[in-house]
Amino acid sequence: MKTISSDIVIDSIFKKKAQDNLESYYQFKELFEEVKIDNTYEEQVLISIIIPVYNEEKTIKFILEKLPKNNKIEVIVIDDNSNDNSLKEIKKAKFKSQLKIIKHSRNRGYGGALLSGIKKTKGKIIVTMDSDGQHRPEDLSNLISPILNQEADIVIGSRYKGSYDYKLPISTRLGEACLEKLIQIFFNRKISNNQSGFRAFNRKTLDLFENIKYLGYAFATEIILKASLNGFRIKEIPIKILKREYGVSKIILSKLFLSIISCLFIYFLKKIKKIFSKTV
Ligand SMILES: Nc1nc2c(ncn2[C@@H]2O[C@H](COP(=O)(O)OP(=O)(O)OP(=O)(O)O)[C@@H](O)[C@H]2O)c(=O)[nH]1
Ligand SMILES: [Mg+2]
Repeated sequence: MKTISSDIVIDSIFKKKAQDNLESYYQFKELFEEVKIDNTYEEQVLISIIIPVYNEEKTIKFILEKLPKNNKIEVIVIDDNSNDNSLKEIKKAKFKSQLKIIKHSRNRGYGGALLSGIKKTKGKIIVTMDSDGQHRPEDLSNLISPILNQEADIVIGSRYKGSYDYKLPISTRLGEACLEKLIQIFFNRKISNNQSGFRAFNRKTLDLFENIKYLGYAFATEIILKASLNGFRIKEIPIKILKREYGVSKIILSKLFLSIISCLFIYFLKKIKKIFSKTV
């Protein structure tokens, strides 16, 4: 089987979108034909994009319509029992060919929604992306390329390596900076935007999503710690995060802080247990 460079795969995926819209043609890289060298890429879903939604009626339809359309991509949207018109807006989106919709009958939280989506994925690469309009589909190709190039198993889009065009609350910046230090000291990984929801996973990491303990936002921390313990390679790449134009952030900082601290504690104990079991 011929090896296909990540550029060819990425370009092949994003060109169809490019044909739809001249402006996006220059946002995504070019080319398509070369991917036909390998028939397996023709048949398989390469990227599964999971989008958790909780009361995002103003943005979700727009995001879905902006995503690249291609038979290599499937999009899985999880409406986590929104009490606004999010579900109606999802159904209105002109995107149906590759769209799977999951509706929860009760709110299961950010991580709980992602887990429901992950179970339905077929792709070799799984991407998670927010539905509040802060993540740009244009960053998708850069996000998946370290996985295609086999430089990383997990890629995290970072606003600190890239940019953000809004005023970041000092509590958020401080919280993430502290967590960065703690993860560095106790788990030997340096991840600045550790709460970023724009990430990509190689399918081989999916066992990480078994027996997840934190179904809220601390899910982001748990995945990083679990991946570190299991020796997966994590890479941060620059992305641009946009200002939230509609709706409100659902994060309750005090609750998140407690969950993250307990998560760190539990995984540090697991690490010690692992080291100990190896040495005895
Ligand atoms: N499925 C599901 N999604 C959620 C829930 N809470 C938030 N989300 C989604 O998770 C994404 C991120 O939520 P935000 O509240 O914007 O959090 P954030 O972007 O990490 O933080 P901010 O920078 O404060 O906006 C959005 O797409 C939300 O719709 C939930 O309970 N269930
Ligand atoms: Mg947000």
